[in-house]
Amino acid sequence: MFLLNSCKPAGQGSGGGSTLAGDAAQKVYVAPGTHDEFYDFVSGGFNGQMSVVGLPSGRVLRIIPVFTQHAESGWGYSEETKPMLNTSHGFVPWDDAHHTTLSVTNGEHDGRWAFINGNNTPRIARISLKSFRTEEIIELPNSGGNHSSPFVTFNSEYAVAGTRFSVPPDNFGDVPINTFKQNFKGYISFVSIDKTTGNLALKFQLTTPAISYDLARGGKGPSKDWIFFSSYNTEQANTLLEVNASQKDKDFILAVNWKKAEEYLAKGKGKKVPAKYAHNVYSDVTHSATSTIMTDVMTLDPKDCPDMLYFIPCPKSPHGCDVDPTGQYIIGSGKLAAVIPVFSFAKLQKAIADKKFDGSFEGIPVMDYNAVLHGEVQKPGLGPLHTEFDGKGNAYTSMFVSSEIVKWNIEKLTVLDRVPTYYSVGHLSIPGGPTTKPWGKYVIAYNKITKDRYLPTGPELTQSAQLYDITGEKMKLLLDFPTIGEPHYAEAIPASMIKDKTIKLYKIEENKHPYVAKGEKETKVTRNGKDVHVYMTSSRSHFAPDNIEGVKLGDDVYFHVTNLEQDWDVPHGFAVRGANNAEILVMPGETQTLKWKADRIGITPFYCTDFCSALHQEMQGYIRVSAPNSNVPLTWHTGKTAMKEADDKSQK
Ligand code: RUQ
Ligand code: CUA
Repeated sequence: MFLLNSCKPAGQGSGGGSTLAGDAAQKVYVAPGTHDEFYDFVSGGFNGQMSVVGLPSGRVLRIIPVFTQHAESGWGYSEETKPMLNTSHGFVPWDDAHHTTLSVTNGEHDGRWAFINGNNTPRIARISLKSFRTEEIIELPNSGGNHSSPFVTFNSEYAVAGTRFSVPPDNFGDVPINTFKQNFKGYISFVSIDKTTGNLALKFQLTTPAISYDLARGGKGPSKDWIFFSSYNTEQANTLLEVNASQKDKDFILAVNWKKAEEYLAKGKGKKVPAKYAHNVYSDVTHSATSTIMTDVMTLDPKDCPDMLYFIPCPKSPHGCDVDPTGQYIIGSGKLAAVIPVFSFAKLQKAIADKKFDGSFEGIPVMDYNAVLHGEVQKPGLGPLHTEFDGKGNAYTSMFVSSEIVKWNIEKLTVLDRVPTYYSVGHLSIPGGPTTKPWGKYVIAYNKITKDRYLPTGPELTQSAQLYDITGEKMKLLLDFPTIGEPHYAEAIPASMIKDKTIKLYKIEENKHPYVAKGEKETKVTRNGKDVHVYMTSSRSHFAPDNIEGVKLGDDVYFHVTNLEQDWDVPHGFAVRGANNAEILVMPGETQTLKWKADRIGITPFYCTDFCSALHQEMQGYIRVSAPNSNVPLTWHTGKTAMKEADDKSQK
């Protein structure tokens, strides 16, 4: 077995890769004031977020917080967004997010939503491509390591989620780890996506054998009713997997006929079982999230559902499992394999009809390898991981160990070109690469290691991406750019499909937040026991109210800040000294809440944190905290007109 650590491509020393195309700079130069051609939605890996990068420039445009609290916007800190990070385990403020998936209609990008998986505490998130915000997160029970996720089916009917770590069902109770084979299961979740709203629902789970489901891809065209999952640890080891899960020559690709699964469900073959998981939804109207704990899930046992699942043998510990744009070919990238196998969907159908099986695995038929094989790419390189497509009959596979991208012809299985990556490429992405209609033009390598490529920054170095031109026969390196977090999968889409639909502000008259103040006249301060609610507004350049008195030591003060601006790109921030809840950043027309504990007697300032106008530095105020037994009345004002709770007509 070869070394699993990466090695530099031959001839590549420090500073290697300066073999740039002569016109490289011109090809990636986006002149000041002009826009990039593509949006690239890049997973942040262990930072739990998604970043938006412009291509070809590589400029970072935005970080979209998903599974991790984000100090820049107050995501997961404000009272409104905290429920988005709720799970059956309670509040989980950080996760690991791997695979961006864009919604498709007829297998083509439709520019509506992005999805991404929470790997550690299994979840799927939906992000609106209008607001560039996370709108929904659904947790997945009976799972561990939600890795083969959230890949979508042909019309985004489902986003799937196969468990990477098989576990006993959630309600199984206490069992020894070494009863893996008897008691563990590999659940595969089908999360439905509402065609109009995008809303997610956990429709059903397949209780499949306990192996590790690694990655997945939906079928297309002829294979559109199917979805394919790579797997490893078909040895079913539960310790020292490094060795014990690499014993067999071939693992499996699991082919799932999800239309059949729907038929079985309709026939009543499903079984509802208790399960606890959170379903969190953010509303642009109330500017608030709700979290609901669900209590059961529908399951389908393959034993009751013949002709729904088939295993395709695949050498060796496959990682990526990718379907070409025609939907005819399924490519398994075996991390430890010396070849890249290409399977034919037509052959799979025929072999199923002819019962060309090579035994079975826990009751699921295993196909005869040669009966479903279109062919193997010989000597592609070392450590194939992921494959993308240009729509011209070519595939591009990342080689982690030999640090290169290899271009090959799908029909002929011939290697056409190879270029080094710097270094240890994981994912690849071609704009539209996983769809029926790749946009082509570039392949982007997302690398794990960047030693010597950038200025050193202590023990932790940036991860990075590299942009290659694929318009010609040979791939040409154009640009290196650092990424935010660890880039796993990314998808790029033409900017023209999204940019004119972007939300510029929230209409103040549509704001249904329970603590909104739609104008300065509606601002007030109310007390309910120890809770003080401040209905506050912000506009250039003052808060209303900006003086508050009558708060007492030990009170919980909720600053509900409504940004009254109705102008694009004019957020106001809000920070109050000692808030152990960070700050908030409020978009035009939106209301967000910062909770603050009055923990000492005295005067505390608050201010706007976003430089919003020439008088931004004047955008400030004070809150006075008195002793618990003081009789300072609750009052508030901006300028001269002071208000008292007793005068406030809006209170009963
Ligand atoms: S997977 S490096 Cu990144 Cu989640 Cu293949
Ligand atoms: Cu508002 Cu600065």
